[in-house]
Amino acid sequence: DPARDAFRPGQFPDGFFWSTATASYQIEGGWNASGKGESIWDRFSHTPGKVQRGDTGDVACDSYNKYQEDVQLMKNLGLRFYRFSLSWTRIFPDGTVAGGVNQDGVDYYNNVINELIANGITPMVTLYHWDLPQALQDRYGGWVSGELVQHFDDYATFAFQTFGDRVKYWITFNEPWVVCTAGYGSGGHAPGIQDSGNSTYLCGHTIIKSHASAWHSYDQTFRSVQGGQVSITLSCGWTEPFDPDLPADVIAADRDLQFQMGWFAHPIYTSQGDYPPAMKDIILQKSLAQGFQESRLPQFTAAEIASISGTYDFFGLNHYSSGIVKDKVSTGQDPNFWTDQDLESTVAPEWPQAASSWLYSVPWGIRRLLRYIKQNYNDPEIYITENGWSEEEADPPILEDTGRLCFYMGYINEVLKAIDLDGVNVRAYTAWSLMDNFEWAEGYTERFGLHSVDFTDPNRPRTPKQSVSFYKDVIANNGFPEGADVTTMVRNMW
Ligand code: GBH
Repeated sequence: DPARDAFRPGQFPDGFFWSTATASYQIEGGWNASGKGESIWDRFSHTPGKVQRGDTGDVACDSYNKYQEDVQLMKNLGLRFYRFSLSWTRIFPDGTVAGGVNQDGVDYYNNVINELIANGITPMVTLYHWDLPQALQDRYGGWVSGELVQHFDDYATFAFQTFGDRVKYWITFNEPWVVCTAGYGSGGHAPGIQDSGNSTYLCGHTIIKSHASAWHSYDQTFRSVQGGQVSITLSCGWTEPFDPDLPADVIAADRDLQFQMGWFAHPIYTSQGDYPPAMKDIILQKSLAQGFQESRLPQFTAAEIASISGTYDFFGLNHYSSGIVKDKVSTGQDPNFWTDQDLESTVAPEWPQAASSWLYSVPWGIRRLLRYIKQNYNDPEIYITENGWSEEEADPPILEDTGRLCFYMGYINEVLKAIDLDGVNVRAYTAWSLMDNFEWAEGYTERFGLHSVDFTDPNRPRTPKQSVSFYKDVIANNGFPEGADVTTMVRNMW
């Protein structure tokens, strides 16, 4: 068998997808260029006090003008895939088809897609990476309203119709957990709603239905002609129990995964469908104890459960960090997504920390999470759609990004173990991000890029960091160079 003969340790399966990712609001700029409508992130970043230092995405990396240069960065890396998102309001300024399409926005994405394909790079397109049309927020209250299901489906259908002859990989939503806990819970992200015990769950409910509706539109109308795939991307950190011998902690660690990932994965990826039993039970119990007549977690009808279950073609996973949890019963009377979970989180003192407060390097966490997904969600094809590391903004910028290089080396090595030793069906790995960009409420103070971007220069020049040559080597070798002892390399570098 020639394929078997060609195999050597350290290599990924043939045809493995190596990619990098970005998102519209984080890189494009051109926030009000040629007919683009206002999004909730335009409004939020223009509101004093919401984003560090008052940073905005008004110009960001200026990819609205510099996309051709971006594609050359990818080409230099040897990338065959690129994940980016569409700005809904660049296409439909008020979020609705009735409000009219902005042809300039359509032209822009046609240009980006065509430029990628001309350079041998396969586009993977996210429809919603957090920049909701402000008009839909104003009119309906945003994702808490079921009215958004049809509007999202209309937008998705237009995108399939317009770009689907060339785009074969679609992601409906990026990280609904973040959208609903930060956008409609803590208020730390746009639209800044603080209502953690109720709106957070309503938001999740609408997003799950919107995802399923768009998946069915593709399945019924476009799949047979276009032959592409549609799924969702969920974020999840790995969680270990504080005391592995204490059943309550072991159950608490699983509950943490249910609240992060099962919330969305159970309805979509299991055959029984619906929210995870652990989540339904605990929220009902808390809600009744707080004097509510019914659970604050909304209910799906039996028909909805059936039509949501199975609406996927792969499992999109964003993974960064890990945590350790203890069982901790809360008797708080305030409805709250966090106290609903009855846990207390911590980290191990030896885990290296990034510039982002929530981000620690725990390479083995990705292997355990991948195995968990295989076991709990029907052994899906998993596309890792984000994984990455931040350093702080500095003058001069940090180009010797040893921390990122180590992070990638360690995590990629553990992904390989998941494939070779645990039989997990991982098909893609995506580095976040191609370049430094607008890091949401942190503005430009945290840097996730393989390339550094100078945001003080109107030309927004991009400069490769050291990790570019590392990632380029991995891509060229479809894994690690022959004879590389990654475990020792990682240990020596930290
Ligand atoms: C991704 O989300 C985003 O998709 C991307 O746009 C972003 O730039 C990138 O990561 C880097 O942040 O408050 O301690 O509970 C990040 C995943 C998961 C990060 C949840 C923050 C909250 C941790 N996020 N997490 S905590």
